[in-house]
Amino acid sequence: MIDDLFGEPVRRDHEALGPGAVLLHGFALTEAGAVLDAVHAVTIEAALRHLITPGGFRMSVAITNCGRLGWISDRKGYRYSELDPETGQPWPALPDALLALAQSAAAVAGYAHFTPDTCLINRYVPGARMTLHQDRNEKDFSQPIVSVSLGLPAMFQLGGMQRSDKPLRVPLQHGDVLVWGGPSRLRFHGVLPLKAGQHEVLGEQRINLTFRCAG
Ligand code: MD3
Ligand code: FE
Repeated sequence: MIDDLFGEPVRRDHEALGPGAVLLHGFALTEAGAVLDAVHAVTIEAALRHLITPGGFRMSVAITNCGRLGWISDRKGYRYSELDPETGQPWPALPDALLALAQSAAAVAGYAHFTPDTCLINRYVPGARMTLHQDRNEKDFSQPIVSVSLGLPAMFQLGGMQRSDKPLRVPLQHGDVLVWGGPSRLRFHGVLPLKAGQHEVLGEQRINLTFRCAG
């Protein structure tokens, strides 16, 4: 174990969070620079924006997408679209550095042929949160979801199959990668309001990448 500048031990172990769900501590750390460069390039073409939920609320998390499809929300509902509604253009292509990271994480977790067609980019600033929900806008629930955490730490909530199931709290650090497949694919989950802080690379924000087979 190597300690970082702040004396926190850097974990590189794999933690099972349930059937089909695994947390790969620090899995994205070595590639984090290239990954953040690719994310920055995507946000120049397709800006981060605050969407409106079907219920009429402005999401505290700012989002954009890359890949063939992109996740969007408005008064009409949550769905995937081939076009960015802001520009009317296709979403930027999924950068090689992002695809390679998602595929290698999926392979380590036992999913050998993961070919995501979308990457949702979520940006949290202090106070931003995501309430408990299920990811069910995708066509094929047999495919896993891979998620990458970068920047400020967050407290993730992992619930069960019922909204009322008491969620487990899982701290997520810069470089952590989660793979959700099998029976865990439809578990409720969320993110508690981001705490203020300064990350040595990303400053006052957290970026989460979510790779999915949507279409
Ligand atoms: C557990 N994003 O965009 S990623 C989302 O940190 C979303 O931004 C969170 O939930 C974030 O929909 C969490 C981790 C994650 C993603 C998908 C899951 C956890 C999951 C699907 C099933 C169970
Ligand atoms: Fe989700």
